[in-house]
Amino acid sequence: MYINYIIGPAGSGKTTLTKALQDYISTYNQEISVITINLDPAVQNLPYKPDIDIQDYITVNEVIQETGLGPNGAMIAATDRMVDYIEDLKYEINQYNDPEIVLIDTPGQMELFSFRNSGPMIANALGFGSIQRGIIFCYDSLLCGTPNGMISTLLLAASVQFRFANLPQLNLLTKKDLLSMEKLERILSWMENDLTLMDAIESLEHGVLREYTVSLARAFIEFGATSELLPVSAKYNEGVDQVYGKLQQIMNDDTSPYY
Ligand SMILES: Nc1nc2c(ncn2[C@@H]2O[C@H](COP(=O)(O)OP(=O)(O)OP(=O)(O)O)[C@@H](O)[C@H]2O)c(=O)[nH]1
Ligand SMILES: [Mg+2]
Repeated sequence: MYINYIIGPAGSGKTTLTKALQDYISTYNQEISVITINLDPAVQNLPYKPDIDIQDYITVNEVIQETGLGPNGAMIAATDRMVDYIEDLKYEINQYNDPEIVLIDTPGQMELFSFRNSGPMIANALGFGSIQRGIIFCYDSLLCGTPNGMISTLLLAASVQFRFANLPQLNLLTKKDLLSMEKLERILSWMENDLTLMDAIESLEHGVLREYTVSLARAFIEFGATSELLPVSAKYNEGVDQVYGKLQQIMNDDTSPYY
């Protein structure tokens, strides 16, 4: 079993990707069993029907009604309380007779899921025995068009990697259909070639921000965090096959933290 946590900034395309991947795998690889889990206690409408849904146990609206908290406080409380249902989630996963791939759609407020204790606790508790775990991190095309936006997203991705104790992390550039070919190639080149990223920072950023961005970029390059980005459009099913190919590669060899 390979459990994938799909994580990324709000609106980066996690839910759409969860649906596209499930559709792709179940259509073209029928010998592989795949299930989806929704771990977002606040989502109202999902484009897919999750096989397992945290909202069967807890929703933000219930927490608001029970506690009188506002939406933000209730989201924090609901995310923290998800750990109370770990045994139920495990039990439900077991009902699916050892699925090969489990896709977990995580909440938009990634700082709650990733930076509080609940996300890493759930990831540890669900990954026992020979179960493999990994992260699919969504870099939103709309946020990565400038070197500064790219470095900001890299900071988030690196924090997630740090919090989830170096699980293998597959980095995707989502919503590629929103970029011109020229812009797409430019963004990909920043991650493939350190000098290109540095050149872009030098020419596109200014003043203190430029100095700051250069320092951060250097740290990422040294750390090896500027790994390949796989472009995908979940909306138009472009590149989803390659994402699946990478998942298979990780399943067969999960010794490297970068893909
Ligand atoms: N053009 C385009 N739009 C996309 C793509 N993927 C997602 N979107 C749109 O981006 C918006 C957010 O998509 P979601 O899949 O809900 O993103 P999310 O990361 O799950 O959002 P939260 O859970 O709220 O953080 C929706 O309007 C989607 O239709 C894509 O590949 N291309
Ligand atoms: Mg979502």
